[in-house]
Amino acid sequence: MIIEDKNILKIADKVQCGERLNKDDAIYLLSSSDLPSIAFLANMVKEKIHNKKVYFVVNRHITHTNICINRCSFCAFAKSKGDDGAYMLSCDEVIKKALEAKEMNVCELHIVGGLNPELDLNYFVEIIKKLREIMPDVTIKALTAVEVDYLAAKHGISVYEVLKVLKDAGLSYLPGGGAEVFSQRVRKAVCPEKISADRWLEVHRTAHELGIPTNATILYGHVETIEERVDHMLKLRELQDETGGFMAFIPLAFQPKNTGLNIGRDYATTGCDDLKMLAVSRLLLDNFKHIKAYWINMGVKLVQIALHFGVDDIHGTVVEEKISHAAGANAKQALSKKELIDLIIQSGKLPVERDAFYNIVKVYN
Ligand code: V47
Repeated sequence: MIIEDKNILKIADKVQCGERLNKDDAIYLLSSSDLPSIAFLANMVKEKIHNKKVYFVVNRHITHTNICINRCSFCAFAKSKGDDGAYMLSCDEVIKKALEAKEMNVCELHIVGGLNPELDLNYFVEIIKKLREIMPDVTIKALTAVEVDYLAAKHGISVYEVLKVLKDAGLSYLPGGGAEVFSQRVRKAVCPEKISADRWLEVHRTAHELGIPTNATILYGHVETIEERVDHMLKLRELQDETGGFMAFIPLAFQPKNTGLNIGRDYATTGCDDLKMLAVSRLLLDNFKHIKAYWINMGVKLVQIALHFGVDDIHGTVVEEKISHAAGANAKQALSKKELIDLIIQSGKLPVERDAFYNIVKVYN
């Protein structure tokens, strides 16, 4: 591989020596259009850790309510109580959806929703306990940091106590949603009611202390600058240095339709932007083992290319997705296990079915 750009060459030297990239390096890469060089570096780092392996999980998303008091302008999914289409699933309805997934041998349930004043900690404890009983081998990955904070405030208890109760009931993993962009400027513009960046990080720190692994996300491609994206990733890197509790980083490409956020275009991020976000996160987040491409937001075809840009995980079967589809994502609702395997093979990589904690279930070679 011949890298002509002198600045990227310097970064390549650092990558090769295992030296940490800094803020300026990441800003330079995200601003560059030298995609082949960026792909080469990110793929090299990915292959050192994972060889040709690309992970996927047989999972199901359940979105228990779209009623949310935060009403962030980037979100087309949230409704207020009484709005057309506003819904809240009962515990039994959540269990019913989970049972459908049992038939497809689901390994992980991903359960998140809005901040609905009618739901309290008991609702989640009841669901989690029931799920533990009827599907003891399935990992329950549920509630974003935003929901955990909301429950703590509602009950007047600490985040630690909320997480302890949920963990004792059978919660094993927190998803990475609700992080958006940590910059105060961006939060003020797009999600002024949402918990602060520090609070989001505190919830994840507390989960890690309790031995609950978590994921992290960034919602990019709206009003944030490249510098703000990099600052966001650096905050995550710092917390990961401290706790080691993050499993995967997932850059989420903003879908603009039906949202209250006018970004001057009605299409989502560009393919180049998506690929650079993934590659640069692989290079900058040297303490994150897994970089996940979310096919719901990026589309299957671009995910295949992303497997050459440092990605080692393509999430899972999903089954039913509401948040991104409300905002115009045009991916399917579900991919079968065979479709996930085929898309990985066609990219020249090795499909590995995993459990929620990245233990290998089966290698498809
Ligand atoms: O928290 C909201 C984002 C997130 C839009 O942890 C939007 O494994 C795009 O967090 N366009 C939910 N995104 C999704 C999420 C996730 C997905 C897959 C895997 C994991 C994981 C986590 O979606 C929300 C918010 O940040 N979101 N609105 C939108 N218009």
